[in-house]
Amino acid sequence: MSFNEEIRKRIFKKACLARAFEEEVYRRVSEKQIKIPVYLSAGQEFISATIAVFLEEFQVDEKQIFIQHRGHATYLSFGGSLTELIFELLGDSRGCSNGMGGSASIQCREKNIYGHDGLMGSHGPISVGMCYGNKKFTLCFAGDAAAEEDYFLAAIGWASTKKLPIWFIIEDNNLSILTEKKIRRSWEMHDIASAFKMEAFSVSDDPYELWAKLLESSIKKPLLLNVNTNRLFWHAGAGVDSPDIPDIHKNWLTNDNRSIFEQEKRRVSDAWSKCLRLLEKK
Ligand SMILES: Cc1ncc(C[n+]2csc(CCOP(=O)(O)OP(=O)(O)O)c2C)c(N)n1
Ligand SMILES: [Mg+2]
Repeated sequence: MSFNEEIRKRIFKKACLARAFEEEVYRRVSEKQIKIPVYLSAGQEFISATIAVFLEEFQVDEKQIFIQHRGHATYLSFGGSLTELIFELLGDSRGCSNGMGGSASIQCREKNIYGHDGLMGSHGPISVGMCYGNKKFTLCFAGDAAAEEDYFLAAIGWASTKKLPIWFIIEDNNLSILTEKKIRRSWEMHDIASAFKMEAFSVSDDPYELWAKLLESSIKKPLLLNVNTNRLFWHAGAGVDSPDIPDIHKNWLTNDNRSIFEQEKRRVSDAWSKCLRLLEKK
């Protein structure tokens, strides 16, 4: 299936929802309405939006998804409930992790989205173990720092040896909190995965480029995609590390898809108001 207008719109709608959500959370953190640490995925939203639409398009309905701490966009793109995510950030028991997981440990049982436990990269071996056990198609999203943990690398090796149907999606924003990749290591994840003899690519988070690489891949085989992306906000909380980090997706928000973005912003804002009204009634 080539990248047509209908697919483009669906990807952009998911990305707009995620961006609208993060902007709303940013505002509410700044106003101290949200008091827990939040990990915002603004700037990185096209990765999960594109992969989610790709798998919908090819009707890969049965899948298990392991997400990392910066997972709002992934959770929303794969169909996690917006209302339950809001309740979670407000610490309410109606939240997707009963209000006890916070931003970093969000989950959705109905969609097989498994939340993160906080130990960077721990979901690497867990996802591989689950895939090894049930042989179901598995997605494991991880940051560039989480993926370099020793146990994560060993898990990739096992997935390759056993030819498991698992895709590792590395959201490479070049940062571990504030430490750049070049200070931490002299190698790249896709080279390591290739050395493990599995399919591996380095790719930008441009949906067109990403889609083309996905078309070259098979859901029956292990794959590692190192996706180069930008984290627009602080590691945790609401703020900007550096004005030099570009928002390369800004044009589609302000020009082409403005009406979709405005619509998703209204949807997010209405959902927050509804959740707050329900909280008041409690
Ligand atoms: C094993 C372990 N070491 C250190 C930490 C502290 N820590 C939390 S997030 C983080 C950086 C994560 O970077 P990355 O995986 O690239 O994800 P990003 O935040 O960039 O999305 C660190 C060092 C931790 N949670 N677990
Ligand atoms: Mg990172």
